[in-house]
Amino acid sequence: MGILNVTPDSFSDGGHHLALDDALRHAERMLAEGAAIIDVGGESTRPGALPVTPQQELDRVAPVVEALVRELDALVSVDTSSPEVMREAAALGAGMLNDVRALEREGALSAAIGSGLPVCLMHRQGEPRDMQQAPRYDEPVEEVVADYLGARVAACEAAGLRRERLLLDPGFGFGKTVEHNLRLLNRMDRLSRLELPLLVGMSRKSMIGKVLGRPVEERLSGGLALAALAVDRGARILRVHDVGPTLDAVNMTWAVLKEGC
Ligand code: 9MG
Repeated sequence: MGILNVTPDSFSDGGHHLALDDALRHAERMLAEGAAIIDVGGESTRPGALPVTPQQELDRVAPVVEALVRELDALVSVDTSSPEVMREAAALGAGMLNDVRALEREGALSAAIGSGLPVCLMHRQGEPRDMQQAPRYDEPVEEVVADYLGARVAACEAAGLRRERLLLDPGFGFGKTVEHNLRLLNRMDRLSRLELPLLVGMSRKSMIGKVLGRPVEERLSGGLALAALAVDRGARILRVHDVGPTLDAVNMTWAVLKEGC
């Protein structure tokens, strides 16, 4: 899954893909490098980011989704928590919803059900504005996996959203310290017990910066190591900026894992 941020303040490619043409070219490059899905987001969820209105989000996202579907025939995921954006995304031909708030916002669950699309439910603690201030867990893996994601799956099923349409994501960097993130990655097998496809996003995130002491533009090698580990621990979709190198790392990892079957 290639990342296409269409926000003015996104943390690693902020502002570069605002123009529709630039966005299309960037998506085209990621598809050529092997991306199966393009994830389009109009709300920055980096730590410290301020909320946007549904209309601002729609203005950023809708023209890009429409063009990606029409001109590139791409499978488009829309990264949103807003029911209005979910409905419009489905009408424009998006193929998936990616909600970092796991359909908790009022009206999101029914909008997602009505969209007919698959949905990724992600864990987070707090809101982007303040989530990294003092994240606290007594038992991070169990709280993320069993207590939160398990409960969100149950809530979706109870509302009529069938589990066949769900994917899960532990939400690396969303209200988690480096230690929480590393522990979660180590114990991703626990998440597999919920028996739903796993999506993860660690590309260029600060957990790499903090461990390796690298600025955002020098985090590729660290990200590839994390991608390989994530695949080994059950991840099936990786949300990344650097599609080509990640695909090589994933294919190499698969080649090893296949021989162990
Ligand atoms: C939008 N967004 C930013 N980081 C993400 C992550 O790790 N997972 C998902 N599903 N979405 C993310």
